[in-house]
Amino acid sequence: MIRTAVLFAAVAALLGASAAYALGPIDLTTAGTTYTSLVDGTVWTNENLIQSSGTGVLDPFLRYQANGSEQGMNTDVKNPPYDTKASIFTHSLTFGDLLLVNKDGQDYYVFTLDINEPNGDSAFLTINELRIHTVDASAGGGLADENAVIAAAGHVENYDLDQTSDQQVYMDYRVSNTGSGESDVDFYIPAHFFAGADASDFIYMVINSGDAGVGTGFESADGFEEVRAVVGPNTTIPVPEPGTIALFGMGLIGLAAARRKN
Ligand SMILES: [Ca+2]
Ligand SMILES: [Ca+2]
Ligand SMILES: [Ca+2]
Ligand SMILES: [Ca+2]
Repeated sequence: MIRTAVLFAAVAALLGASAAYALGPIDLTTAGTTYTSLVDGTVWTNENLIQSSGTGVLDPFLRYQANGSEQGMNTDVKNPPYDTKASIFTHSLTFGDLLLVNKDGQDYYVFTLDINEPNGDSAFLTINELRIHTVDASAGGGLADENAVIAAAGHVENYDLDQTSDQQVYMDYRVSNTGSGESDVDFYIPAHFFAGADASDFIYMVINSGDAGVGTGFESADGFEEVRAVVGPNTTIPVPEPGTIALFGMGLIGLAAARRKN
């Protein structure tokens, strides 16, 4: 952790006035924003969004909704946990379903989030927590909750938004589109987080949104949120270009990875 802190301090010094941005929330409340996390290399974007219309490459697999804060987990269980909505659009997913996407020489698995919030002051929404687990095929796709997932055969926690430090994502329903059914934010998770996963493994995503403490309007309201996976194999999708700070962040990750090997 000390080494990480030293690295971040070095980055902050080099970035000067941009230091607060570099270490702050993943703020997608302005249209045309692509942000690569300095912490874990995940790319978050609200531009060139992947939409389900016409392409048919998106598989909706998780709907969740509650007023205030809300949490969902995809599963085939009849009465899903938390604020997950039972629907044909909430279901199990296998690792083999996901499409590997190459962007600028990096491999990613890609998901998209369609949020549904009111227009006006309540249009904002957060992602507070995001965890992705895999379990062995023998554990099945109908586990009851995250504790059951963690206890299941072959469990691996592949990705945690807050693994290294507490990250938050800020979104605004109004910036990307005005419609239900249209994506608002795409996120590209580096493929290395899934190293060793088998195609038959089940993927469980746990996502939590709506932190009222962030500011007025960031709590959840109105309709459900829906997560979709980019599934293969035959498609082309638009790929956003990362900004300068984002590229620098990737260098930092490479440096951190190199240090871990020492
Ligand atoms: Ca939407
Ligand atoms: Ca809101
Ligand atoms: Ca967080
Ligand atoms: Ca909502």
